[in-house]
Amino acid sequence: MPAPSGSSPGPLQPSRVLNVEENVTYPETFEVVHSRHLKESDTVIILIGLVGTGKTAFISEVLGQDVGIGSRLARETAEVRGYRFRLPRMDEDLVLVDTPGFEDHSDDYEILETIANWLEQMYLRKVRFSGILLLHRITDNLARPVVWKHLQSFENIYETQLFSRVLFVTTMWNDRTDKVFVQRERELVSIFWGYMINQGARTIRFQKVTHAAALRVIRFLQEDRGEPPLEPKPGRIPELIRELRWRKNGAGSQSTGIVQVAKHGLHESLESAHRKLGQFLKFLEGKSS
Ligand SMILES: Nc1nc2c(ncn2[C@@H]2O[C@H](COP(=O)(O)OP(=O)(O)O)[C@@H](O)[C@H]2O)c(=O)[nH]1
Ligand SMILES: [Mg+2]
Repeated sequence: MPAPSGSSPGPLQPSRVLNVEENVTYPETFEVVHSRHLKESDTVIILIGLVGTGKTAFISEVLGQDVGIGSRLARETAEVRGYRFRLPRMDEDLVLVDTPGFEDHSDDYEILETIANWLEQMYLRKVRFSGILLLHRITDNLARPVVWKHLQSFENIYETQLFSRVLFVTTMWNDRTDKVFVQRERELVSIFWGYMINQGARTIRFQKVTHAAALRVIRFLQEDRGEPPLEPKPGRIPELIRELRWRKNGAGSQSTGIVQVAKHGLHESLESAHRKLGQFLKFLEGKSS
C-alpha cells in the first residue's frame, strides 16, 4: 500500500483504504499538485464528467488509495487537483487531474476556468498533455449533454485537433455487458458523441473497478497514433478564460445562448450609446464656447 508523500498544498486524508488487489504493483508514492507545481517532465491527463461518474474512484484505483471517492467536499471548494506519481518501470511522471464534476450550474464555469488555467500552465511549462478522459455512467438513461457541451469550449484553442485526445470512458459496468448498456453505448457513440468521434475521439469501457482496468484506460489514451503535440493558438487560452469569467458573472447559469448573445449585444449598445453621448456633449461644449 503506497503512502501519500509530502502532499502539497495540503495534507491528504484518505477516507478509507481500497480493497487493494494482490499481485499488483501500485505506484510507490504520489503527491498532490496544483497547476503552478507542474514540471516539464510531467505528462498530464485530465478527468472530467458529471458528479458521481467515477473520476475520483478511477484515480484511487490507479494510486491504490482512496483519495476522496464520493466526496462532495471537493465539489464545494470547486477544487481541481492533480496527483503526480510514477508507474513501475516508467521513466516519466504522470499527473492525473481530478475535477469536481459538472452539474449544469453556473459553478461549471469556475471549474472550466480552472481547467483552462491548467491548460495555460501546461503550455507555459512545456508539459506533455496526453489528453482528456471523459467519464460517463453507462447506467444513466438520460444523456445530459452538459459535459460534452463544455468540452467544446476548448475545441478551438488548439492548432491541432483536441478531440483526437479525448477518450470517452463508460463506467458502472460492474463487469457485466447488459444488452441495454451495449445498446446505450451504441447510441452515445453514433448520436451524442458522434461529432467528436468523427474528429478522432475514442471510447473505452471501464468494465471493472480495478487497478489493471484503470491502467488499460490510461495506456489506451496514451497509445501513440503519431499525432503532433497540442499547440494552443497564441493568446487563445487567456481569451477563453476571460470569456468563461464573463459567462460565469454576467450570463448566469440559466441563460440560453440567445440570452447571452442578447446581453452581450445590450452591453455593446450601451457602451456605444455612452460613447456617442460623450461625443455629443463635447460637440455642444464646442458650440457654446
Ligand atoms: N459500480 C461502480 N461503481 C463506481 C464506479 N466508479 C465509481 N463508482 C462509485 O460511484 C460513486 C461515485 O464515485 P466518485 O469516484 O466519487 O465519482 P466522481 O464524483 O466522478 O469523483 C462511489 O460510490 C464509487 O465507489 C464504477 O465504475 N462502477
Ligand atoms: Mg470526485
